Amino acid sequence: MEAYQRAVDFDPREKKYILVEFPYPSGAGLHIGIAFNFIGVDVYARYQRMLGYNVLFPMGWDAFGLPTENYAIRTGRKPQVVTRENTDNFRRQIKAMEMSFDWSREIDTTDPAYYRWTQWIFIQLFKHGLAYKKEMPINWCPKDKVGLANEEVIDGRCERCGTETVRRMINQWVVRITDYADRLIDGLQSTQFIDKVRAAQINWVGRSEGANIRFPVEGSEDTLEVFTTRPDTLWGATFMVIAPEHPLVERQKHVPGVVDYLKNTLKKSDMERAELAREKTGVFSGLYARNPGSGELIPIWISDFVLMSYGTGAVMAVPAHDQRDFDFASKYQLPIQPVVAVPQGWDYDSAAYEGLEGTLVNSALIDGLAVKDAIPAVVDWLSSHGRGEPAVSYHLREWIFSRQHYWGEPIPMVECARCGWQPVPDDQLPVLLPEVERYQPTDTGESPLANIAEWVETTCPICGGAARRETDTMPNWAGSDWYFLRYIDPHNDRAFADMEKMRYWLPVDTYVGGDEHNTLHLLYSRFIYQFLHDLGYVPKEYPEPYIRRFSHGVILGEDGMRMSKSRGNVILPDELVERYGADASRLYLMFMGPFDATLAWSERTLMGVKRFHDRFEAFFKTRVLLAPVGERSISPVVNRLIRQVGGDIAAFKFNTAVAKMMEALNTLQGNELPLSRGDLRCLAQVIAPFAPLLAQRCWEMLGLPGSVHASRWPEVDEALLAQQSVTISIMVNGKLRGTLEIDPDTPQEEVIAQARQVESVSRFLKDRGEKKVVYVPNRTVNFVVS
Ligand code: ANZ
Ligand code: ZN
Repeated sequence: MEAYQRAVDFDPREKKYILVEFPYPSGAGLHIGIAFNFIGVDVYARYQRMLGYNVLFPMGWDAFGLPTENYAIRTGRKPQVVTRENTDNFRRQIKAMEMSFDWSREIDTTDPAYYRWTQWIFIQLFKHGLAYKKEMPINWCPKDKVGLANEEVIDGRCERCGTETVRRMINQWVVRITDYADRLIDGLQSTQFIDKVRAAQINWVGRSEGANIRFPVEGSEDTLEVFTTRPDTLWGATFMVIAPEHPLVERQKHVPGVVDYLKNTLKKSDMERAELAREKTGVFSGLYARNPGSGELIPIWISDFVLMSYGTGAVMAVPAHDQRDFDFASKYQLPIQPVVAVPQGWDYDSAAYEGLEGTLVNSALIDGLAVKDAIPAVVDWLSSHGRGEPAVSYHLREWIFSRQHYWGEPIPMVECARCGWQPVPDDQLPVLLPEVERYQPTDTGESPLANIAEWVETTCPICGGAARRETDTMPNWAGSDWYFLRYIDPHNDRAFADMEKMRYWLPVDTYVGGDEHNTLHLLYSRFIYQFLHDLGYVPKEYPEPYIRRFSHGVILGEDGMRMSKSRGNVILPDELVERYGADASRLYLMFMGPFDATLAWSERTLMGVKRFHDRFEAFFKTRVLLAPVGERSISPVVNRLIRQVGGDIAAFKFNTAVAKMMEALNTLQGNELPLSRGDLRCLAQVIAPFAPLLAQRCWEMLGLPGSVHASRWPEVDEALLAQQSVTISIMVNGKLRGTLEIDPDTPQEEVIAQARQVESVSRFLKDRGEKKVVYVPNRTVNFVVS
């Protein structure tokens, strides 16, 4: 590792913490898509170092998980050994692509010195009432007799044997992330996530405002409470629907059809049940309720489109204005009563009318009100009659934290008959994952750890009596939800990280990863951070862990399809580097297209980029041989390039940066323009983040000492660029109204924006409709107005 790669704690330079999601070290080796992602962030990190920042750019392994476990099951090899081989291979591949990670901070989630703290964090959750045991469903394969992770269930069937899975209730650890629902939304304000990421977080939490309304159940003392976001539609509620798991159902099993219906529905997952397009099914419960608005008696149905896990597990059905209720009413011929004025010509053939912008009708005291005013009016009225109140529901669910698998962190808890569940004392952490003979879950659904009596049987930390260890392990998310904290202080054995070091390095300035992690991983890690923040274990002054978040694109095969072995379109980083070298490979990957786009491999473009790489070096050699003089840069082409490439890297526009280097090389070569030693030095520096080895060779050709990567990014010579600037004539309807000095090749939008601001011009644009703008590059802007 080169010295410049090392991040220096407490260094007086300003810090930049640049984080890229750590990979799962699979047996297949580094995927070219991950390499693409890492290289982009590496270019950015290298640039930030050259700007003079003290950059923390670390790497590690998210190495617990199913693929390794399944491999162990198939081959009888130890997951520990397989993981070691895989991480060694990944590290070698990453180094071969010249990525400038600080390897002194490498972490591995399966290292006991690491997962000791993953366990410690779980214990804090337990101690603060956020982790507890609860009956929760798992996916169960009746043939293999194993619990399956969600990702092992494909279209409702076991991935291994194809048998239809069922849901089975077992006692599992769950974490009350729901306590942080509002914080997870509100906290976004202090971040600068791009809109797509912000929306992913907000939607996942799914905060809904509305009201709870109580309906008296006819012939009993019971009330049926519903959650609704449309209390204004109360008068249109013509029936009610309760979830099959609703407590009222238990007493109605004598009603014809109820028991049969329950049998059919209970194995479906919530996700399937919530699907909008799915055919609705249901059964009448035998009960009626009184609508507190209209006073009418309405039937209570049972249907699995209502989830027990949301709101109150019951809805007031308003078929005129809700599509699911409409589908249900159509099927079972239940009445449809519009209560928001329906537009002319709307007929209730196939669709409900949402009517959020409408006016209430047939609704007694709220008739004539707009929906937005009717909502608070009804809620006030209900509150004053003790029939309801404002309520908020969240789609966010509790986080199921138990896995019945081997290759994960043991959950550090023991159960004592007398003292209940107790955490393993801190000084006994980590609870090491013991070696087992076989890695498959037991046929009771417990993890294979349950078979090791001498491990399971232990003593209670409180009373010293006999106790049993928890045999479930943690989900994959557990090791990755706090890893960015460990990089700050990876060898600390007294705390997960030193507070002063965290104060120096946090928050993460830029976090880059996959789209698929914009929801859960990001949410879990923000939650754990906020939780540690509440406990005072992370710096008070930083309420959120990440400032910016970007996601990278996807690389497809040459045929435009997802890379896969069976299609034979897989590109292996090893072969790429072997054929073209690390630098040309990097340049090509960055040139392929926008960093967040979906990009198809192109061997032709790759060859073109390789030629550029070789031409650059040849050009450099020739010019060095001409013995240029002067340490100052004198070339406007070079100066413009410094500005453009720097700006592009800062904006993650790596493809246009490479394109500009290509253009600049063409210009310099074509015009035989004079270059100083200073110009050549700048050229080496500008290409350095992309092609580190080539840049260093150029640096050495110039006889410069040390590493180009430790040098400072060159300053732009503004005076030189000003000499080169061009004057643009600004016209309004063809009449000259002003002029503007610009850098040649300033982007069109920028020129037009600046031209609009010129005072002598803006007078003529004010209050006049702009019809079009014509731009002749580097010459004129003409505004056509009415
Ligand atoms: C009456 C109504 C009338 C509704 C209307 C909507 C439109 P979000 O936005 O997702 O929060 N709902 C409530 N609890 C439910 C459950 N456990 N399972 C399935 N659906 C449930 O959705 C809130 C709406 O979803 C609620 O408002 C309720 O239907 C339904 F014109 O109540 B509404
Ligand atoms: Zn005890």
